[in-house]
Amino acid sequence: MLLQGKRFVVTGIASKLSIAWSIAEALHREGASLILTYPNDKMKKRVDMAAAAFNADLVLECDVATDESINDCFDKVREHWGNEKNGEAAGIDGVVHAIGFAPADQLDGNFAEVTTREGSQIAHDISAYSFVALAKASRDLLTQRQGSLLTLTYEGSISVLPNYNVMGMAKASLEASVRYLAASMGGEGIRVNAISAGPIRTLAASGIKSFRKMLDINEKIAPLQRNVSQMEVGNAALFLLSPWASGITGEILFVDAGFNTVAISEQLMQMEMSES
Ligand code: NAD
Ligand code: 0WE
Repeated sequence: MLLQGKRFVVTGIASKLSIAWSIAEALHREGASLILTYPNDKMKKRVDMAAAAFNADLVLECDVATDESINDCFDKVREHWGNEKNGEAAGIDGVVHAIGFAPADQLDGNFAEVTTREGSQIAHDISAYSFVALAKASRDLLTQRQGSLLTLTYEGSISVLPNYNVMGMAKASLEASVRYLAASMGGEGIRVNAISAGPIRTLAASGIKSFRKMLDINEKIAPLQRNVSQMEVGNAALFLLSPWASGITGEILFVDAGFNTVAISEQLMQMEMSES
């Protein structure tokens, strides 16, 4: 077991389909101890289910919209894991940030028409700044074990994808924060990385009208000619959070069946030629 005796805080579990569910599953499979977080009472039950499945030590409230909630949460993590106990070193080995949100009206329609100042502020606050906030709140605990931070991003930060809109801006900001945090915290031995996942049907995706079409087109462009699963992201996360990735920081690792490497696929070319 790769992560026996290691300790992780995992945010972003909303259902069994969540990418964070599969990351927690992979960490648990490799022997890690977990603390799971939820944003509000409505989501607590769902995270309790994950806690039972993965034998989590604690389930804590952490709404990344406020510093108070984040700090209360990490104060409790510190109470649990902040001191040496039975010969186990103090601190944590990693924090997983699997959180993204923009108001639904921002993700439906022409970018310059639907994007608002308020929608943009919410998207950036919840989807990008929150990663920096988690890094600040967990820094001392991560330092104690030379732990790492991991977040989830999407290709919409680099190239235009219909309706991703202001989330593309927020993910570009999030990816820049990965590099600045890596530089800022590298002196303490803390690593900071992101996984850029291909589209996956989760709760966050279920609100998107043309999501089915997105999945279909992805298959026609990606070199592997298929979409990726939550488990494939979970396994890549496990690697980045493990000692095997000790030389990797400030990195964006694509887990997208190769989609980002292709502009026009042979398959799209064939389809276009059979039409004319
Ligand atoms: P999901 O709906 O399962 O997870 C999103 C999570 O964000 C939920 O658990 C929700 O509770 C949490 N969240 C929202 N507001 C919050 C707040 N204020 N405080 C704390 N938590 C809050 O969907 P997912 O697809 O698993 O998303 C996880 C991450 O993966 C997101 O950052 C998303 O952008 C990213 N991602 C998703 C895909 C995809 O296609 N599903 C692709 C690439 C990247
Ligand atoms: O990052 C995401 C999900 C982003 C997201 C989704 C929602 C839906 C419900 C953020 N906020 C909300 N707010 C809601 O009210 N993904 C990478 C998945 C995703 O979302 C898309 C995609 C893909 C892929 C939106 C438009 C186009 C493609």
